[in-house]
Order: sequence, then C-alpha cells, then structure tokens
Amino acid sequence: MDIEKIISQFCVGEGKFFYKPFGSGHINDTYAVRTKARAQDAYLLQRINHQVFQDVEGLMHNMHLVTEHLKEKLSLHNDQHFKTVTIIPTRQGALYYQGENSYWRMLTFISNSLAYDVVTADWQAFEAGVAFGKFQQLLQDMPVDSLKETIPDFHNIAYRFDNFDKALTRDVAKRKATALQQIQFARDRKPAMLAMYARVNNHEVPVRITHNDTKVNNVLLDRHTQKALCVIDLDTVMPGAVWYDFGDAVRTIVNTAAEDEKALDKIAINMAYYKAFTCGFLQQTAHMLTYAEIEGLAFSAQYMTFIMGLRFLTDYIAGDIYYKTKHPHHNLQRASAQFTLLAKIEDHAKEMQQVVQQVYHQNY
Ligand code: GN1
Ligand code: MG
Repeated sequence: MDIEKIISQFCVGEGKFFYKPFGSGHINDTYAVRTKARAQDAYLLQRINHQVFQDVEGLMHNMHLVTEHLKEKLSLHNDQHFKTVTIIPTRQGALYYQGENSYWRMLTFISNSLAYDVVTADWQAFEAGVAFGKFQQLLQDMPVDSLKETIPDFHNIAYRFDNFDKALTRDVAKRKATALQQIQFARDRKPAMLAMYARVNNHEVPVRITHNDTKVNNVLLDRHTQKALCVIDLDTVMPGAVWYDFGDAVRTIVNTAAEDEKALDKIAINMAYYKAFTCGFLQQTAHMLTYAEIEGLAFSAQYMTFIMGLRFLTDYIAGDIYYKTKHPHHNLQRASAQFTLLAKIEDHAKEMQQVVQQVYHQNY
C-alpha cells in the first residue's frame, strides 16, 4: 500500500509527510501522520475496515453530522475546552477516499492529550465520566433518525446469540471443545441478558444517539490540565440506549487489568473508580435521563461486559474472522478475561446499584 500517495489525496498541505502505525484498535488500521516542517500539522489516517463497516458512506455521513453538531453546541455553550474530532476532506471535497478495494479517512490529530487503556487514578475515571456524559448531553437534541444504523443490531444480544449458535453449529475451526467452560458461562446468562435487551426493544427507555464504543481509551484527557478533552472513535455513533455507553465505559474503567488479561487473578473491580466515573457521567446527564434509564445503569455494566465476552468467544469459535488477533488463542483469552470480569461485577451488583442511586440523588 502506497501510504504517501494516499496521504496526498487529502487536504493536508504540501511537503513530505511521515507516518507510523498508531493506537490499539481491533478493527481499523490507524497511522499518525506528521510533517517535520510544521509541528502543528498532525493527522490521523485510517483505513476503514469495510468488512466490518459495509456502509462506509453511511458511517462517514454519521461522523460528519455528529462532529458538526458537537462543534455547533460547543460554540453555543462557549465551551473553549472540550473538543471534537475534525474530518479532513479529500482534495475533491469528499469525506473519505476510496482506493482500490480500500477506504481511507483523515482526521485532525488532537495534540497535548493523553489516553489510558487501564485506569490508575480516581480522577481519570471521573474525567472519563464527564467526557462520555457530555458527549451524550451535547447530542440529546440531535434528531435520532438523522443517523444511519451502520452496523444493524450492534448491541442486540439476541442477534449476538444467533451468531454464537451458528458458529457453534459450524465449528469451522474445530475449537468448540477447547471453550466448553466459556460456552456454558454464556448460556447460563442468556435469559437475564435477553431481558435487558427486551427493555430497549420495547422502548422502556428512549432511543438516543449513543457512541457505542465507550472504552476508556476512547477518551482523551488534556495533558496539562488533566481534564476531559475529547471523545474519539466515532465509528459506531448510532441510535442506541444510554445503557450501552455507561455499561461499556464501566467495563473498561473498573477493571484493574487489561481487556485481554491472561492472568485472570489480576482481574478485580475497583469500586472507587466506579463511583468516580458515575459521578462524572451523572453530573452531565442526571437531568436528562429517565428513571428507567437510571434504574438500569448498574446492570448495563454486566450487559456490556457480557456482550463483549460473547463476541470474542464467537469470533474464536468462528476462526478469528472479525477482530485483529496477536495469537491463535487471543480471542479466547479476551472472552475469558471478560467473563472473569463479569463474574466480579456480579459480586458487586448491589453495591453498584446503591452507588448509582446515591450519585443520582446528589446530582438531581
Ligand atoms: C472494537 O476497533 P475498536 O478497538 O475501536 C469493536 C467494539 C468492541 C471493542 C472491544 C466496530 O473496537 O465493539 O467494544 O473492539 N468495534 C466494532 O475492545 O466492532
Ligand atoms: Mg471502535
């Protein structure tokens, strides 16, 4: 792939650009792009995985609308600090460049920022809560149907179980026998997980514009002030439930170990981080959430941890066709780590519910 040629398709100025692989995404390929001459000229170039994002046009349409809306709201609120990603158009004025069987986009690089894969202090969890809460709050008046559902049924657990069952029936990679414990763990939780999704499907909670991939490393904090700076990775911004964003963030914030931790005994729950995240999130959103939404927040952490574990397990059984992996057991290792985390979240369920109630009443 001639990356330099691809860079030259975008409105990035003239001269020689340097690039190197960047970040830890499981789906797209990301490069940091810079020029020696102008330090302020820094970008992120991404090759969009079009097996996963089959509607690249729809994806970029969503991203464009959302970033424009965020910009407008931030200027209206005179918020000089919080930022949004900016799309750099191609020289033809398009939102992305289509090469030979590949799709590319260019974004501004947000400098003087930090992101964490694993949280190490309460304030990081709190600021992540502020960032995701603000994101949700700034998008609350955007018409939900203006966005396309770019990955249909993304957080629909019934759909995820169907895929899981199909993968098990086919067992193409002959791996089923090596994951019997994880398979049983998933089956045991099926009724509770289907019940949660039914509440979304029955419209017990409002459809909102949600981020849908609120891992803690999708928040940038300001390197100097250490305050919430920007929410990144807008690939999956779509109509959804607030539970998806709260739950997925908790999944990555309370975990004392990595998402794919091999040493399962290192996985534990940090309740101080949970409380700090909840404080940040509800500080921004308590006024707009319904009681049904509040009531389901604590369980959403179980739901989102479960869905990630199930998707990793399904991909392992299906022979690693979706996520990037570093070794043949990587997806199984991820599934085991997520299920171990889920079991620990279950042990803290009552406490988590109490924290939500307490923080909600402080903010409402
Ligand atoms: C994927 O590419 P990345 O790392 O941003 C995935 C998310 C999962 C996540 C697990 C489109 O996100 O749903 O939460 O991995 N994105 C897609 O870390 O499937
Ligand atoms: Mg993502």
